Amino acid sequence: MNLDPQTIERLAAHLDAAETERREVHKITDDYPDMDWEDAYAIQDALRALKEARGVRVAGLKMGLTSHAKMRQMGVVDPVYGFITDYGAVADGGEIDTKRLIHPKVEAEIAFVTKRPLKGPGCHIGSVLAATDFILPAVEIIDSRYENFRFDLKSVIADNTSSARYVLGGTHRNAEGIDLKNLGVVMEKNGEVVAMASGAAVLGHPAQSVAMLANMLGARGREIPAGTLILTGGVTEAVAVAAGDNVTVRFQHLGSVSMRFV
Ligand code: OOG
Ligand code: MG
Repeated sequence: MNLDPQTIERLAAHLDAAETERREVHKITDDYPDMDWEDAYAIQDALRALKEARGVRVAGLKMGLTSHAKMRQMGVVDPVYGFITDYGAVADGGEIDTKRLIHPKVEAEIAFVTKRPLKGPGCHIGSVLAATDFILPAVEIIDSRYENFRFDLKSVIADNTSSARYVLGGTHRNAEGIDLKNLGVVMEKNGEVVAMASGAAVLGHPAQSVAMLANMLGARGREIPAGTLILTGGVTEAVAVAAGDNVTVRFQHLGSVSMRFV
C-alpha cells in the first residue's frame, strides 16, 4: 500500500460525494499516480463502509470488464469487482431517473445466486455450478463518476466499478441443463437492436466470472457467502442512454428485462 489511511478515507468520501451530488470528477490516479491495487480496493472498502454507516445495505457483488467487448471499449485488460446496493435496485419494467445519474450506460448481464459459500484460490467453473442456486437475467446501469467514462483500472476499482443501478428479470432458472455459453442475449433500445452476444462473451462462460471473483476475494482472505447475488459482467459493450429511452434485453431461456429512462 502506498496511500495512508487518511488519504484512503478522503478519496472514498470524494467519490461518494461525486455520486450523491451527481458530479463528474477527474480520475484519482491523476493526483495519486503511485496508488497500487491494494489502495484501490481499500478505497472501495472505505466507500462501502461509509455507505453502510448511513444505512445502505449491500445487495450483492459484481464483476466488471469480463468480456472482450467491454475490455476493448474501456482500453483495459483485467476484470475487476465491486458491490451493488439496495438503493441501486430497480424493478423490471421500472423507471430510472436520469437526473440522479451523470452519464448512464446499460449492460446486459447474467446474474448468479449462490446456495453455498465459494472460496478461492482454486475455485473453478465446476465449483461455481455446484454452488449455484439459480441464474437470473439482469441489466446493469453503470455510471462512472469520472469525466467521459475515462479511467484506468485502479481509479475504476476505487469508484466501485461504476456501479449505479441494476434491474433483475423475474425468470429464474436452474443452471443445470442450460447451455450458458450459447445463451443468446439481444439488447434493444427504442425498439432497435443495439447489441447482441452470447454467454461465452464473458470469460468463455459466465460461471468463470464467478470463479474469478471467488479467487480474487480469496487472495484477500475473503469468500462469497451463500445466498449472494452476483452480476457477472456485461456480455456486450455498454450502450449510452438518456431520458426518453426505453431498453429491453431479451435473454434466451430467461425472458426479458426492461426499463425506461426519464
Ligand atoms: C466499469 C464497470 C464495468 C461490466 O459489466 O463490465 C462493468 C465501466 O466500464 O465503467 O460493470
Ligand atoms: Mg456491469
